[in-house]
Amino acid sequence: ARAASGGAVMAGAVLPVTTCLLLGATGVGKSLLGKRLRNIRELGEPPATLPTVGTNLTDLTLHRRVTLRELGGCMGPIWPSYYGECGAVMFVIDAANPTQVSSSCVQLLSLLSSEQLAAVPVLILFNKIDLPCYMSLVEMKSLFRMQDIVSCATQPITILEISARDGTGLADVLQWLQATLRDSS
Ligand SMILES: Nc1nc2c(ncn2[C@@H]2O[C@H](COP(=O)(O)OP(=O)(O)OP(=O)(O)O)[C@@H](O)[C@H]2O)c(=O)[nH]1
Ligand SMILES: [Mg+2]
Repeated sequence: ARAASGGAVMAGAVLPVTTCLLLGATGVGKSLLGKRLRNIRELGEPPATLPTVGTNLTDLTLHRRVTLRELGGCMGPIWPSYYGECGAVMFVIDAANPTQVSSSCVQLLSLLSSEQLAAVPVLILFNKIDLPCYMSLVEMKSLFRMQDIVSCATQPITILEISARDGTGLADVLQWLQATLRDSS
């Protein structure tokens, strides 16, 4: 389920572009995360974001070119039409929004059970841990029955706590992308 979409000509060689899908419910912080990952060294005040209607592309240059394709939370029903063209998936959950957790869990289970993503590495991100009321990874893991989810999943799963607002954990996200996409084409 991974494919290179296009390529860039650089120094005479064609570098493949790998797509990483950026998914999650409305307002969990996908757009801010995309902006932050482009420039994690100079954070400053968080830039404004608008709800994403449709899809939003962010290019990152790591050891290779990576395109993050955010699909707005309101696009949930058509997420699967993008599953065929990705080398990795980041799934974002708002750790400070308990009322959204169960619907996020359903979305996550549905994407993990998709045949097209059966072998695609997935990074689960608990975002907004800068907020005082956020639920800790320990609480989240038991709410989500994360152990059951991970052990039933066919794909390699990594879990991180982050704040797209203050930058916590973002270097680890880039490191995961780099390591995960190293060998994919
Ligand atoms: N406190 C805090 N706020 C955040 C964080 N990440 C995002 N936000 C805020 O959450 C709101 C929604 O963020 P977006 O990035 O637009 O959310 P989204 O997931 O792209 O939403 P859709 O495009 O509608 O699916 C904005 O006001 C962000 O500034 C975070 O880590 N901490
Ligand atoms: Mg958005």
